[in-house]
Amino acid sequence: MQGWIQKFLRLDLSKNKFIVDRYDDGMAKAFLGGRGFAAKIFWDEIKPEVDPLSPQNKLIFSTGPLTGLPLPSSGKFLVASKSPITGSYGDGNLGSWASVNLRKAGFDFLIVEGKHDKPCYIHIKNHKVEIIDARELWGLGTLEVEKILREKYSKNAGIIQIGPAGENKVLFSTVTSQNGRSGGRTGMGAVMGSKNLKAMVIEGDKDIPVNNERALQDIGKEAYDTIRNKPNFEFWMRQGTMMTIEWSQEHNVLPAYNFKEGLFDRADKIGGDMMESIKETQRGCPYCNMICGNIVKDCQNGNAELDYENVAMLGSNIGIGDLKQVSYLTRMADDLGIDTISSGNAIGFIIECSSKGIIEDRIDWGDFDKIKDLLHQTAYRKGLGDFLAQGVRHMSQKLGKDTTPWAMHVKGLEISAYDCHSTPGMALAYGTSPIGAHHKDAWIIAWEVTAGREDYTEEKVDKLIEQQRIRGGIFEGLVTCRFPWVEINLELDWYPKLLKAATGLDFDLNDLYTIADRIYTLIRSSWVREYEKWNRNMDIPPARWFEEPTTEGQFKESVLDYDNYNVMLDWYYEKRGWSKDGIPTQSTLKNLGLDYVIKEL
Ligand code: PTT
Ligand code: SF4
Repeated sequence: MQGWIQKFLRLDLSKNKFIVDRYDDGMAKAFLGGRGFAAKIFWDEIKPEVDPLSPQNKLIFSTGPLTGLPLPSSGKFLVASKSPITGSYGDGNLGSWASVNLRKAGFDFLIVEGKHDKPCYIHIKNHKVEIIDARELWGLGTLEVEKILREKYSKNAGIIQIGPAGENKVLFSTVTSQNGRSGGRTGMGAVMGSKNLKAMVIEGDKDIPVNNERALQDIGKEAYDTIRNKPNFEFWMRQGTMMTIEWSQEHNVLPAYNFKEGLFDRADKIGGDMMESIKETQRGCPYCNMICGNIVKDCQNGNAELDYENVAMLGSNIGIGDLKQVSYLTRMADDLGIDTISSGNAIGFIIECSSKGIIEDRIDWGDFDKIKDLLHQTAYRKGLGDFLAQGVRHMSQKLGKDTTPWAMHVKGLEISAYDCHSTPGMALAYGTSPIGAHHKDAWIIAWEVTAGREDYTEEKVDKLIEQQRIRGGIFEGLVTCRFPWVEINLELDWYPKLLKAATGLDFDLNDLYTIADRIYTLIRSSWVREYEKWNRNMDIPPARWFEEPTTEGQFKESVLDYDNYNVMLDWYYEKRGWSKDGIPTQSTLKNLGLDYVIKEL
């Protein structure tokens, strides 16, 4: 079989040992790659008794059959593990030359186990693997680490690293690369830090085996040309995801003041147009011809990379209406190696606690200087930052029940940048996301605002499952960026064709949907196995959206309806073949070839 290398690297940091191992055709066909492989390894190897920050946890870097090939936006990989913030399966998707080079070194995935006795980094060059002392890098920010390692290794080396937040095990610390790519908001940086692993440098010069080299080159070129000629390409190249600020404001879903409102009075000061007026340049992931990392100068003249989520969560959600200040916080987060979404969400929670007199510290909405200090303290786990570093679920549990309704998380992961007071479909997307509240698996809101927005319909549930199959299944399994499809409208049909050119397999979209369902059901099974007291409440977003109406705008006084949300959740479970409590049934597990799960559930 071509397309998959079928080799992986297993590295034990406790024993200073590595082995090159193989996996079989069955695994490739059943799970595709990326998230599929990670979910399978998670189920097989990371059992409920494993503490996420212990040496027993494993960190998985997983590519897919399209990663690293000359095809649109194929320079990404998954970083997955047991998440310290949710306590179950977590992953993130990171653009980096490390993904391409892992394949060129001859591996489809890498499993890092154990814990090194002192800070180290890993250098992989083809099948040569070294564990190198990193005491001199420990404590440095991600930008500095990348610079030092870049000078030491070839210009084509793929480098990923963690910052002080990962070293100090901030539960929402990330893995970063290329001065602004950031993945694994489920705390993958903390897992890396718990292993004393500061960075990885990956180099490779082997060919990635494909089924039909010529066909792949041709179809890849055709796909790149199609992207370039799409009508929305030009605007995308100007604004990237930043245009979503204006869109969210227009539709009243831009989170403001800890998701109290969906409107922000200074949205125009932090939006895509404002960004364009100060934009310096742009950068992006390997093999991408629609790069979207917009670089601007922040209020202290540093280079910051802006995306919608960063700006909404470190801007409107905490009351900051100055894009240069938001940019500064974003650059700080990148350098500290901390997730912007969870940071903005958790800071919003703290400010609300302060304004209600629940904590002693005084910090106001939009107080840039105090927020900046708090972010810094969080990465170093000092003072109030040490509390914040544990995320909103933990903070709210510590502070008491009154805070639960506005602790904006699902399953422990902080909600990303869409207010859902008046969008039940998107609320359900957050509720049922396989890694906790993240929009990555289903951005149903873009369609929902045009389709009976406040209605609770079966059609919305169908649409949600379709999006989860495509985004969370196909794109996370093939491991390519989903933006060509989402933002430029590159037709979905391209992907089975690209897969065929790479692997020779004639999978149609339905085959890929079945794989996606298998991955979803396996991840859901991991949650159920992990949480002894699992029940459907785990799939319900916080009470604020059900109980506290918005006070402004076109959707003033909106709240979600609890009973109707539950009706949609019932439909969702039924369509997925899960029980009334969201637990996969035996027949669903059998139909998806997951019989081995039954005995452990
Ligand atoms: C993603 C999450 C997002 S989602 C954003 S902005 W987005 C935030 N970016 C951060 C950042 O930057 N710095 C930082 N310190 N923390 C950050 N946290 C936030 O992380 C990213 C792009 C984006 S930008 C998105 S939507 C798409 N995500 C994809 C995905 O998940 N899968 C896929 N197959 N393709 C995707 N393409 C797009 O990639 P997490 P990246 Mg990210 C500065 O990983 O954990 O899912 O968090 O990886 O290479 O930076 O690309 O409006
Ligand atoms: Fe990376 Fe953006 Fe290109 Fe996607 S569109 S591959 S996130 S640069």
